[in-house]
Amino acid sequence: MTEAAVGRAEERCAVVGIGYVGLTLLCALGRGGLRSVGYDINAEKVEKAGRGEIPFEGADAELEELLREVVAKGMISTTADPAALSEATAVFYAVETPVDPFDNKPKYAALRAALNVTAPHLSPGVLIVIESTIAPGTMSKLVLPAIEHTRGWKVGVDFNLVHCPERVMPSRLVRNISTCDRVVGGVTPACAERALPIYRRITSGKLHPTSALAAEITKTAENAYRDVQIAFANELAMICEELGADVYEVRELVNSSPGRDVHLPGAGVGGHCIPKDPWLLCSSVTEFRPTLMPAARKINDGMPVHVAKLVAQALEAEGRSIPGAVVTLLGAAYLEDTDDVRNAPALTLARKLRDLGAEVRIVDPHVSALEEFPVCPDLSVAEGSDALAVVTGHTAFKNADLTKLGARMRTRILVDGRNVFSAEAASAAGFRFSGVGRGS
Ligand code: SAJ
Repeated sequence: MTEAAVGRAEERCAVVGIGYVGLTLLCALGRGGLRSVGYDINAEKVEKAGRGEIPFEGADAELEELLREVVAKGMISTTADPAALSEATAVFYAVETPVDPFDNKPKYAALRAALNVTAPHLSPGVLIVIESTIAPGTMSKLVLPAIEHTRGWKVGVDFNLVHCPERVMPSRLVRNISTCDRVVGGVTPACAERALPIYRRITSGKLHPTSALAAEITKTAENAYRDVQIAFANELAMICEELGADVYEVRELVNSSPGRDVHLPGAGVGGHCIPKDPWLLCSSVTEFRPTLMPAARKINDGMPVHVAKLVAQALEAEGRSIPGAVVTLLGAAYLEDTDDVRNAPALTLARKLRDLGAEVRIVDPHVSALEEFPVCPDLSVAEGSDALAVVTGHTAFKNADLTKLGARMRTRILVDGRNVFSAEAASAAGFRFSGVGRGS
């Protein structure tokens, strides 16, 4: 096999950006026997990670253990000095690529800065891999020219360039990077070939060499697809509410038909990927105007507001209005059993209820604050509440004693945004019960 295919015996890697994607990748490279350095502009992150400590929220125990292991073995180090990248034969970029909340267009300030600061230090022959999720066309329009113009290099001759989009997930960081298939998109076929031996060292999943453009479309499409699937479930939930059916029962019945996979309706769609990636995909076309993906975004972004409406309707039925009511949200995190609050639906709901005049309290055993809202670790804060609204399906909530909880409330209203409680159990505990997709 050519050197490109077998990889270099003396491969030395570098990761630019040691957030949860970059640090997970750095540790996986170290565990794969590839001596690697993590570079970041944040000196505190560099210092903490270099000591074997996770420098951010949202990691899992597996990553904590793996980081300590690869640091102790001297397989990885960290630095805030970009000059250290000159030693690397392969450099991976894992910096944030958010979208502007106002126009949903990609914001590449971090990616441009990372390329501008590091490109002058890269050595000829280096393999450059962009792991950040980017809009289709970004490799050809932004990344390639940034490298070629800065260094006067030619891709495929002086350096190799690949887009291998990350597929990690908070609470499953190490598991995903170790087992997920990877799409290895080369600006040229030889570029993709050059990257395969490295990825073979970090995942047992299949490697799919392709073009950089196909890789950009694949990653944004896989999340846009999930967003549309969730939006379908949410729209079905609204229909079931009006018709008086239980969407979770209907979902199971639909999914008994071969090839169906109705997802879970709920209080909204948060996280760092799903709300953003459909916009990255849609922003890449200017002639064709996508309609389905923006519509799905609108449906999913509307779910926290729908939960607020369910709360208002329940309060009214109990003779209370929202102004002056005390509403306790169960859950701040965007995803069950995690402490991750990025784009959390709970924040949208809390602000909506507050703007309607309610006093909002939030309970979450995994989260200590949600922007301007304090978060309490246990359900005692529900004392004196008029309504409980389930926003996150934490396991801890599933075991709550509704009778005890209800006894301490001023009004017993339960609005379930995550199918955590049964209508029967809630009614037996004296609650007025409603929920997303839970037709009365
Ligand atoms: N959600 C629903 N209904 C569903 C599934 C999710 O309402 O049926 C909500 C969740 O409550 C959450 C949001 O959507 O608020 C996102 O949930 P998620 O399970 O998609 O988790 P994420 O955001 O961490 O998604 C990531 C993505 N991974 C990457 O982008 C690399 C996604 O592609 C994966 O499918 C997902 O992890 C996963 O489940 O692995």
